Amino acid sequence: MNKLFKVCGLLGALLLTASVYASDIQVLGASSRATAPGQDSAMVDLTIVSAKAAQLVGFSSPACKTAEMHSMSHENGMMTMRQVKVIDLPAGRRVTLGESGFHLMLMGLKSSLKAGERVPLTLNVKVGDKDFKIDASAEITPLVGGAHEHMHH
Ligand SMILES: [Cu+2]
Repeated sequence: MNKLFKVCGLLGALLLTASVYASDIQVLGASSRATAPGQDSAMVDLTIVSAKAAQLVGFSSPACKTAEMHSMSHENGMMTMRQVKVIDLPAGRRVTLGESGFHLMLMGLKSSLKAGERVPLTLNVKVGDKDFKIDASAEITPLVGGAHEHMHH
């Protein structure tokens, strides 16, 4: 009996100390399109892979006044967006934020985004009760014709 308790205690301790590192969370292919004149918000596409189940709980960027996470859905033929507080990152699965489903928005851009530049981003990721700040940067790609226009609010 005593021995069994000891084994359980040891397992518990192992689970508790199973460490999580920032390197367990990868950000791939972050990009945003150059802004058109007068455009003051931009959408960022990126892929996140977290080795452990995690949650994206926000992000920030020095390039904008407000950084928001949005969900996008089609209702009655209308595209609607809602701000979300949490985006789930299932363990080991690629989560692509982009033109469908969830996306990141830079709102109130301080200056226009020019092709070839990079925009620094810091993603706030929660793994269990630990918070991580993951630095990434989005590559600004040229604003080309024919691209799907992201109408916003
Ligand atoms: Cu949006």
